[in-house]
Amino acid sequence: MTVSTINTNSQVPNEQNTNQSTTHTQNQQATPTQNELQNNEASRNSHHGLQNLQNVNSIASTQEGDTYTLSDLQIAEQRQVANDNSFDYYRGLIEENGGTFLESSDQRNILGLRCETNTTENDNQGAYDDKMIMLWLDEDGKKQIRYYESTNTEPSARYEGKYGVDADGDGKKDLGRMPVGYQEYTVGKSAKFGDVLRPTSDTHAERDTDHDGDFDDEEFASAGKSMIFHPGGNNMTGSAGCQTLPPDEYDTFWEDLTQDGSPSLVGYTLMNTNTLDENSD
Ligand SMILES: [Ca+2]
Ligand SMILES: [Ca+2]
Ligand SMILES: [Ca+2]
Repeated sequence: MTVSTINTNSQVPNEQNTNQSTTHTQNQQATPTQNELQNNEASRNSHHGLQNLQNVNSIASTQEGDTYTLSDLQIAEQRQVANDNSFDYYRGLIEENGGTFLESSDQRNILGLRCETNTTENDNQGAYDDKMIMLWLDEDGKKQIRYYESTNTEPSARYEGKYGVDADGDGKKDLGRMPVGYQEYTVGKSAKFGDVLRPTSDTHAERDTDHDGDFDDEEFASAGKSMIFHPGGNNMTGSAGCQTLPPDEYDTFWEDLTQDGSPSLVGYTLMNTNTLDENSD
């Protein structure tokens, strides 16, 4: 395993500079420009059903399809029990996967369920095939949970050679992705993307040094604080390593995140839900 120490100052996205046409020698950004996102957008056939999440969730759900006639109160109580069971289940996943569950009502917890995806998926445009779940305890101590069906946690080959760092010293930039585990974020603003979440510490990113699109190279290099959460495109994930959601989904995500005011801290725990072997045909 090669661990490269990079000057982190050069990793921070140069978001104020929208004319990045000349000096790319140290361009390690994980944040493509808004124009890049818009270039490939067309009308979107999207349905953010939660079926997959509900499948994942079934272990924590109460039985449905009962033929009994329930009062509204009973239904509400059942939903609350299901909600709380789901909350406890996902909190358990956070804590079992290296995460810290933040309990204050002004903090949020995000669990990322990554389906490992080759960077060349969807003609190099990436795929929103990962899931996220947001958990928090509100001011009354009530368990709150929200689901996001279409999210992305990996870079796409669209940015191959343009973004990343040269982790193995062969002269070619290597795309990076967030490793599984835990990282904390705070709310920020981006000139390119608007509302974003920024990591509070450097990301020790996995690197695709053999450029086959898979992150099984056992190579790492810092991405500094460049791997943020930001909106992607509709038909492209728009990620060179950032966590992205389609614009509409991102709006919902942000509304949920800030519905009680801007959170003081956001914990993000990422886990893989498949292996590369399972992912290949
Ligand atoms: Ca994926
Ligand atoms: Ca390289
Ligand atoms: Ca690789």
